[in-house]
Amino acid sequence: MNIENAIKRRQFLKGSLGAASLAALAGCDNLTQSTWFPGVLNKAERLTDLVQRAITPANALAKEYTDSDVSAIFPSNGNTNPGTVDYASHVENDFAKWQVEVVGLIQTPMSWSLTALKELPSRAQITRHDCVEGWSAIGKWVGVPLGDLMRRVQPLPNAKCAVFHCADIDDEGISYYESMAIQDCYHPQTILAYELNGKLLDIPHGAPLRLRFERQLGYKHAKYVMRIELVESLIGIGGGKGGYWEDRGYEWYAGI
Ligand SMILES: Nc1nc2c(c(=O)[nH]1)N[C@H]1C(S)=C(S)[C@@H](COP(=O)(O)O)O[C@H]1N2
Ligand SMILES: [Mo]
Repeated sequence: MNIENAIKRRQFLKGSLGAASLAALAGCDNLTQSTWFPGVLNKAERLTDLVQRAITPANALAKEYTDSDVSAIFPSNGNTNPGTVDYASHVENDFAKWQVEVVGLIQTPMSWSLTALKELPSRAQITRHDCVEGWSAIGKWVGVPLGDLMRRVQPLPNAKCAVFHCADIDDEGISYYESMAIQDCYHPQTILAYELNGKLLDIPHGAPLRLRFERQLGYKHAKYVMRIELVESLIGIGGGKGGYWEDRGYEWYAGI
């Protein structure tokens, strides 16, 4: 589905169900254990999410393309270099000391260097990235399925969401972050990618590690991922709505 259709469908879904988007957000914490459903949305958005998940079931795969479909140019968007002193020193080091840590509501806190991540089984996928700013591009990503990392750290039963903390900050010093429901961490196309189009990720595209969360809009695909935190509720993290752009009004469940 192209971006216009995705937006139209989202408008349709919103229109047909009514978006009480000003309602207070409940956070991840009001879920019962048995439900797969992310609790961060308000009621109308929950309905939208339910309908969207009904149209495209949660485990359905995003369309995958072939090598010949790969876009000649994959634009980069948002922050294209974290520009901090800390990040600059990682760049100088070829990211040899970069670690991605998994913390929070898990049995075994763990962290991986890039070398360690690259030794794990990888997955390659050629998918289309759709940015709400009106562009799309097809790229070939290689990375580690996030589900494999989850199986190693063993989320506790009260872990409802995974929060991705990034290395970049905006002009006001606010950090970029994103989040997803725990069950989406296990989607086979949810990967921590370190390669784009046969090369190590470059800085504009999120070096050394970025999330690919296929079937979701571009802003959900966090770049420069440093830390993954498993939480019960998104309240108290950033502006409390589950992501940098969500805190500025974008939907948390940006399914396409
Ligand atoms: N850390 C971080 N991740 C981010 C962003 C950002 O500014 N910072 N921008 C988002 C947006 S809006 C898009 S469309 C994609 C762009 O990814 P690309 O630069 O590889 O094209 O990254 C997303 N992830
Ligand atoms: Mo975007």
